Amino acid sequence: MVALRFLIENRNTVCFTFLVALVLSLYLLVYLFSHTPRPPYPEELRYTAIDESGVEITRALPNVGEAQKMDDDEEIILSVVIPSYNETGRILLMLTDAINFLKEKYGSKWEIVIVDDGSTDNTTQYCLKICREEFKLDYRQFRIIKFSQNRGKGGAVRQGFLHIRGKYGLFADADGASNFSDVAKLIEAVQTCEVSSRGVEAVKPVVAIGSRAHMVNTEAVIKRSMIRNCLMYGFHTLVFIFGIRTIKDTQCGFKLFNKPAILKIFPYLHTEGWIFDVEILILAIRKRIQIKEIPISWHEVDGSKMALAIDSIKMARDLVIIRMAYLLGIYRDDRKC
Ligand SMILES: Nc1nc2c(ncn2[C@@H]2O[C@H](COP(=O)(O)OP(=O)(O)OP(=O)(O)O)[C@@H](O)[C@H]2O)c(=O)[nH]1
Ligand SMILES: [Mg+2]
Repeated sequence: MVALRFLIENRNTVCFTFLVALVLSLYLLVYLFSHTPRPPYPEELRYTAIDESGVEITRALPNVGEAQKMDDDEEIILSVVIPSYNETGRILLMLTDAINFLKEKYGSKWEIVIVDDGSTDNTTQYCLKICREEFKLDYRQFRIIKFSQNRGKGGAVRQGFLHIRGKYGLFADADGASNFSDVAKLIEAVQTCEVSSRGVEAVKPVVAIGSRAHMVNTEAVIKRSMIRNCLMYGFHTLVFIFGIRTIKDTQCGFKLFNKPAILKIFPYLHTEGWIFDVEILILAIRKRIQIKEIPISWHEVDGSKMALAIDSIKMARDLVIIRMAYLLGIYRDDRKC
């Protein structure tokens, strides 16, 4: 009775205290679940490749801001980052498709950077072997960064993008679910938007993302399991609620960035798990970077690394955390992480 009277008499103070406690608990909760990429181990700042005489070498990685050119002064137009986790079974087809296209289109002005994310199936050794025997490529075109511990797809893509040399950077899944030649469409889309009225010195940052939104009612999606499609719709709804309203397909593993966009996005990326695509888009939107969504071809490939139930829960949680962390100032888009 006394307590009730106290509450009624001091209701303004009580409400205020309750509100402060709520905000503090929310802040604490988001802070606890928020993410900072772990600093790379020294060996993760080196790449492994094959030299001109076929010998395996390890060298320091260049940094994206510094390295504009190849060692022999030839400019790299396109760098392709392939996050790879236990991909010995799938990567050969993808690489064959990519390398054939790159050779024909860009001669030698391209590079592939595979980021082996702590695989346990010898992905690195397998890739070095096919690089030497099948593709006959040396360190100028083909590099591997090997993580000693798994970080997640976002961590792998981030590390790759911080050390590429190309004018444009693409990340592409190792399963070859997209047609690699569609990269030409993405580059064209970026090139039409990046020209600044202030001349070549001031190229505008632009991102072009592959999109499967046009395929929602096609065989490729319908053939997927019902649970998978339900989770997909649930995820789209959550992405919509939590702020990305203009992009239909946030998750496609085929995204292209020009160098100014790479420098404005990747050093600031916190998320190392599957949901990193959404943080990339949030950063691009916050920094007013133009995003072009381009329909691409795509087909289902067996051997997905996603654990449907557990990864979906983690993605939903991380999506909420990213949004709240930016809202509460725990993540900042002007502070490199
Ligand atoms: N770096 C890293 N990459 C991963 C990890 N798991 C998967 N990948 C890579 O992420 C890419 C996409 O993985 P998939 O298993 O095809 O998953 P997905 O394309 O999102 O989903 P599906 O539509 O089921 O294929 C591949 O290149 C994988 O090797 C991981 O833990 N770390
Ligand atoms: Mg896939």
